[in-house]
Amino acid sequence: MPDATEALIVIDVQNDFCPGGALAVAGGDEIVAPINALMADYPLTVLTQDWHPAGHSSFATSHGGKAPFDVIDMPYGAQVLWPDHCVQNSPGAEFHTGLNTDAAKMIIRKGYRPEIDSYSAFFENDHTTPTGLEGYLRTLGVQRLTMVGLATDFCVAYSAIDGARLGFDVTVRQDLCRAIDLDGSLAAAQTDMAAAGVKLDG
Ligand code: VGL
Ligand code: ZN
Repeated sequence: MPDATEALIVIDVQNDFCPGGALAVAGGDEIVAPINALMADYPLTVLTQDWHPAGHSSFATSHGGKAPFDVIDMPYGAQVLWPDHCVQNSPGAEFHTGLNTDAAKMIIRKGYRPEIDSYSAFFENDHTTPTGLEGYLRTLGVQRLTMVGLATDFCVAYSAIDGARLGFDVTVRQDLCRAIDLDGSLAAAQTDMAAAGVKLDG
């Protein structure tokens, strides 16, 4: 059983990433019940919530002539353009109704700065601007992280790699994640996670 040095990090289990949502991930809703069950084993659960202002720079609609899934250069590097999703206070930004949000002690919102995307629970996509999650976990003595949620190849992978680079012992439960899988992005994310020392489980 996990002890006080372990935390469960549940990434972006929100309506827009579930079937029927604006950026639906196939099978995204299948992981809700088993994630709830897993929360019961952990003394600490953290949720992340993708939380974009309308007109966010990661939306294709914010760039004339661009379509969803086009890639553009931003000052901080390459950026995939997405359909409008997880707009602050919209139904799509809400957690899946089946998710046990009561179990969470901390909810990290990310992607709220108009000019920069934020896949990772730890840093925005410039890899430098922190969300504060590292300090929260360290002050509580957490050393080991289990990550689950959506999407495996974007927000879960970025969070897991950053966590490992920060020195946390990170395991991704792939059976409790689902992927977007854009042009081989799932295989690339698995390679990158393994190279960063992330344990891939499930
Ligand atoms: C995500 C694309 C855009 C994710 C968030 O949660 O993986 N992907 N915003
Ligand atoms: Zn997003």
